[in-house]
Amino acid sequence: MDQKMFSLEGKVALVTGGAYGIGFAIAEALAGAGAKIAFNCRSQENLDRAMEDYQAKGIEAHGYICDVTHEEDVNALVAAIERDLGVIDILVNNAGIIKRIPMTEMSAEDFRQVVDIDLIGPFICAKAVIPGMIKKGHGKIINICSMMSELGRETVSAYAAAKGGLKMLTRNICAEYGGANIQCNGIGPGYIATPQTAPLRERQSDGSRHPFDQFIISKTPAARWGVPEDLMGPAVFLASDASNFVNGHVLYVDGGILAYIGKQP
Ligand code: NAP
Ligand code: GCO
Repeated sequence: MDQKMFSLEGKVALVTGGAYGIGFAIAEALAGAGAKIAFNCRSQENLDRAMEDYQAKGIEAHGYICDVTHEEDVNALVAAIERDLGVIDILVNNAGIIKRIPMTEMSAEDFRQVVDIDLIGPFICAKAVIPGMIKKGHGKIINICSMMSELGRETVSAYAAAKGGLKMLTRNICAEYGGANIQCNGIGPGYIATPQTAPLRERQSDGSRHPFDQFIISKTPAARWGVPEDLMGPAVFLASDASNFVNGHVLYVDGGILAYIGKQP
């Protein structure tokens, strides 16, 4: 088997929300496989810190301020990346937020904001890069889905609705553009230790683990939280020629949670 199928040499990758967390780890992995990296976030402070972090890893990343929900800004972002690095070969729709509010207490505005960023944003970004991919004759789109693309839980109605929709958007991009040699797949991380899940892992006042932390440990066969590094290999696989016949699939990287009923209390 030719190992070059996992190479991303000469490819241009955009990782949305790549300033830290899962996006940063995925960008690091794609860079390690040879890709040129572009990322965006919403604040100059986070961008500046991220540029230092990428430099510390020896990665020449190109950072841009852009909110994925603003279509004109996303189109300008794609044009800037094409000018600076070349036509985008790989899009990782990673940028996302969560609001943990009981549904009956959640405002429609809060619900809309989560769906706007977690579902409409990936639509806007995919719509912006697909024409260039069609011209090039190939493309890879990786949507960062979630356990909540499959399961619900209390307080995350907007997030689950958005991530469930993102799973179906992934399948629809496959259906609509697979004929243009564009592969659109999802990665469904389990519970990953990042700033987004920090509230679920906070130590209690008596020093004990957060109840949710203990719950996830009991629900995960691997008996641990994931770390962003656990997503690096799956991302390189789905961004590379090694996955050219994989399309419309969501690859769950969850330590086995989805396969496990959970440990008897
Ligand atoms: P995170 O630590 O909160 O990072 C989110 C990133 O998205 C940040 O870089 C943030 O940067 C950026 N972002 C947020 N809204 C944006 C917008 N409107 N436009 C552009 N950038 C935006 O989250 P994470 O844990 O790394 O999660 C990354 C992705 O994985 C999300 O889609 C999340 O839903 C998904 N996920 C996470 C887990 C987990 O357990 N952590 C599991 C499954 C799926 P700025 O705030 O500076 O813009
Ligand atoms: C939550 C968590 C999850 C994770 C992830 C699981 O509050 O349940 O934040 O939603 O972020 O999406 O795959």
